[in-house]
Amino acid sequence: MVVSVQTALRHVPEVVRSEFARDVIAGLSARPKQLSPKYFYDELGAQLFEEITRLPEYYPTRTELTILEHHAGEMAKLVPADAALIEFGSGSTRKARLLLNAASAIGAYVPVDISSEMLLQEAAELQRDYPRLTVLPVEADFTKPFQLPRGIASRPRVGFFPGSTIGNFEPHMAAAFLSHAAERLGAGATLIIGFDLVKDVKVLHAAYNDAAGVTARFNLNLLTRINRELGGNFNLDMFCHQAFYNTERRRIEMHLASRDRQRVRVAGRTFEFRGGETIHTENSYKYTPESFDAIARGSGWTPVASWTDPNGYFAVQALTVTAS
Ligand code: AVJ
Repeated sequence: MVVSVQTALRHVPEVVRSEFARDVIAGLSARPKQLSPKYFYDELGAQLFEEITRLPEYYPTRTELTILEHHAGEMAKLVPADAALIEFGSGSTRKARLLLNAASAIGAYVPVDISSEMLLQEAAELQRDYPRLTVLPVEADFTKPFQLPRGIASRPRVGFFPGSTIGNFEPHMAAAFLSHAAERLGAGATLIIGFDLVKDVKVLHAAYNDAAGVTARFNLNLLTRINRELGGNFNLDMFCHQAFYNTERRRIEMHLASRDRQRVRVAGRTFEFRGGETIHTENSYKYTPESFDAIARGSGWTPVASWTDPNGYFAVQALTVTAS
């Protein structure tokens, strides 16, 4: 029997057609099972992440903020007149404000984020606080190609990618992101990027295994989101949070481990778990100054300045597009 595409699609539930659904089905069908950390950030997930950033064990956010507070003046010197500051995956504008306060040369601010609600709200608040700044939010998944607003066509570009979000990318994806950013921002552009540094394993381990269990809730919330949005029946009591440092690959791995053999239904499909089998939910890569330089140089960027904290826990680097 021949059926038209439209007729065939009518029998596929709406949820299966979303990108989230397709990614989850593919990830749970893969061996080992995996899910993308970009799906952590539904409303509760974003709230839990905010809570993580305030945990005593979670050093990255407060360390990066200290670096920005201490060195924003030096960063401002690298910003050309009337520049557009383009922030990748902005979330909160707290870090951008430190640059905006120090660099009066910034004439436009372009926050790029996948979650439109927080993006538009934060952009509106920032516009109110900086009335002379041109604020042009872009709702997009910055890991994919997207259009920069026409309003900044003639402005010099400064990319801003704080938060060590680049740590979520496999090294080849980090390189691809940096290459695309160099292309998109164009000749003469600058990039200010934050990344987490290799350090004592005990410090790393504690940061992702906090005593209050917030990181565990953040990890498990991905299953709650799948249950709600994709009609899943994950029993959260049957999975546990796992986070450990993989020394060879220089990354924290987060997993959700099945406490027993079980079957779970998601989007009309069944997935089998062995006891102890995990879903790999996140990588958080740690760099040495040298390993980050190597990736940057191989991706069209030349390091121009680098700042760190007294413990050497975190780094913020300025790069410029390598002249070709
Ligand atoms: C937002 C990707 C930088 O890797 O440290 C925090 C996310 N995961 N605790 C990180 C996260 C668990 C965070 N990044």
